[in-house]
Amino acid sequence: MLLNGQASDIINSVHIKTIIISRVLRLRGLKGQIVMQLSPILKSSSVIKRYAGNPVLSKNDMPFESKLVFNAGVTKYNGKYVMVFRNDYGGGENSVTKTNLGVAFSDDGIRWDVREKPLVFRGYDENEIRRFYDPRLTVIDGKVFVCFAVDSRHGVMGGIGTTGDFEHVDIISVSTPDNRNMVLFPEKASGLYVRLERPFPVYSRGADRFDMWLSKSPDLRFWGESSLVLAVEDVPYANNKIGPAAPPVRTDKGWLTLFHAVDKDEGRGKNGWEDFWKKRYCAGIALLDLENPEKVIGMSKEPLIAPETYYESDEGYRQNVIFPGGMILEDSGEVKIYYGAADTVECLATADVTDLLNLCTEKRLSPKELKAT
Ligand code: BMA
Repeated sequence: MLLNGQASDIINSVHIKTIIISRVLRLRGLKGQIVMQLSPILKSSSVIKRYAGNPVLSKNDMPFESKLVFNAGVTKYNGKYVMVFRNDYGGGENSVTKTNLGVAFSDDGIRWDVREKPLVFRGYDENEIRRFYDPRLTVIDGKVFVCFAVDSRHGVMGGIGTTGDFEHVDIISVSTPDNRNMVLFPEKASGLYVRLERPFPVYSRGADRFDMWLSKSPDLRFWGESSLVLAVEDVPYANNKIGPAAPPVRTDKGWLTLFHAVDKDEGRGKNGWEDFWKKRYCAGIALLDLENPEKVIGMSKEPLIAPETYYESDEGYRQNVIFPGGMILEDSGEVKIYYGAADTVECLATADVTDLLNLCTEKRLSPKELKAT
């Protein structure tokens, strides 16, 4: 939970739920097509630069069957950038029926070479588990860990595995349902592994209201000491759910942490392949305490990345989706942010680390102070 001076003004801020009205503006897109402008209008932070050659990876780069390439985890390992991405395929026109996870390597984090074969998971019951998806990568003490979501016959779960060769993933642990979006911190805190996660409480929160939690483990198998980190009502541009995105990055000021934040509007109709898609996913950014990562030091009240370009909001399977899964801090201070766009392609945006920290820590006026100015 938010524990510093920012807490009250974030929690007291006018929540998006109260300002969403069922309205969709129709505008002409770049290619002359009609595009939907969602209300309320959300814009990306001015500190964000999208890579001009986006997407960095799509179905066109695949050596195997592919329709949608997105929601990748990215890390640096043995001098290379490594990406594990979700690849959806199969089905007829505008549908997919299968998922596997592909692997790509890069020297610059921009141009990627895709491995011929997708990852093979080991150590699970094939009758129970239907697919693995939305991978995240964290290197801890030189070892690569893969977090992933699991669809099983008995619910959605989150898991952790390890890989040495990027050909196989050996599963270490899988949660109980319903949990997902797990990401591992690259270092232990007080001798324990730490992960962010997003359980789905079905009872007691009313409609879908899903928050970001943190758990600790001595061995990556047994998880406990769980605590709430950030609740959906703490995020002014979310009214539905939030969840962890990329594994946090250490800075002098704290753990720089991306999350996804969802607003939903029943007035939204068709945008994408499905008859109805009522949600919009933005990327948000927060700073967590280095010693006690369950403590939020600060959080930007605006989205870091909101869907705006044609590949984020006018095309693809589920439009208006920004789903980050990788964040890399370069020695130059540049931060590379990798995100799935519209559940269809994988994209890159960059920002300066100082700008991102300022977004999370700048002094904000409380509603009372604002009135007085
Ligand atoms: C979430 C997950 C993600 C997906 C997102 C937007 O619930 O299924 O894989 O990117 O929805 O569709």
